[in-house]
Amino acid sequence: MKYLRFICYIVNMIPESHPRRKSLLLREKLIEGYKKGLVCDSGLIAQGRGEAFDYLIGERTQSPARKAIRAAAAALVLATHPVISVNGNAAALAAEDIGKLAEELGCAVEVNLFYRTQGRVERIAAHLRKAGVKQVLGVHDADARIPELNSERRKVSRKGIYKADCVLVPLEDGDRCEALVKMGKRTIAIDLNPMSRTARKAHITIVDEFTRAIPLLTEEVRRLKEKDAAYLKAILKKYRNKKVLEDMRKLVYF
Ligand code: PTJ
Repeated sequence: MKYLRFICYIVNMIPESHPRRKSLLLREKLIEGYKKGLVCDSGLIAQGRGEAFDYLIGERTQSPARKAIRAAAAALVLATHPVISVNGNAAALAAEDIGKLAEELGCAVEVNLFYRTQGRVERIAAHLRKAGVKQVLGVHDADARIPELNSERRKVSRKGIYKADCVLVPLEDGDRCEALVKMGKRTIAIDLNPMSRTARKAHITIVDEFTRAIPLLTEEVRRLKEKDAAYLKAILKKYRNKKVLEDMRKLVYF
């Protein structure tokens, strides 16, 4: 309660008219997640890096990102076994919206951490469940391993990421993204840095701020669920990730 009052105090300190209010409020969400033990120390630094790129792209969803969102939705709807991978930052920023996307897709959410500790995995899982996520994997069932990956991110659930044919990986590290691609999984990244290894290795890269991208992706999934497989495959056939990244990079190099 005391902490909630403190958050309200901070939120009120940022004037409604502040041009970067949304970004500053997101920062507060991350700090709140950090204090609750969901976000790791490096997660705060990662958010700062993201903020810098977001600033350069005008803090709004640009048209190349919209193309990527459409392709990502098509890929997720077409998938037999899609999974949403969630780390500390993603859970702190948008647990409810992750739940809505999972609901729309009828898929599981798997906790997968770079700085994995069992305590943090359990706290994140509880936070996701409280926000409405129905199927949370990766807590006591991370018994399979991603081949050729040495980080803690290699620990995955046999029923989740290991079996998935399509994985959504927000705020990822490049190594695992590459390893998932090597395993033959269609990999979708959400990463504000269009030059990162993750962005370049993924099949589809949404260069947008995570909390902006997720509701747009959910909306697109809802629309595309009405379409047949041929329509969805045509979207994917036309999609060029390299071109999307190039167009996003042009926006960053102002
Ligand atoms: O919770 P853990 O233990 O799995 O650790 C998570 C972090 C984020 C610390 C870990 O995955 C990490 O070190 O990530 P990196 O290598 O710093 O990469 C994070 C990437 O996400 C960077 O390219 C940022 O630009 C980008 N990013 C940061 N915040 C956002 C973002 N992209 C979209 N939306 C954001 N809010």
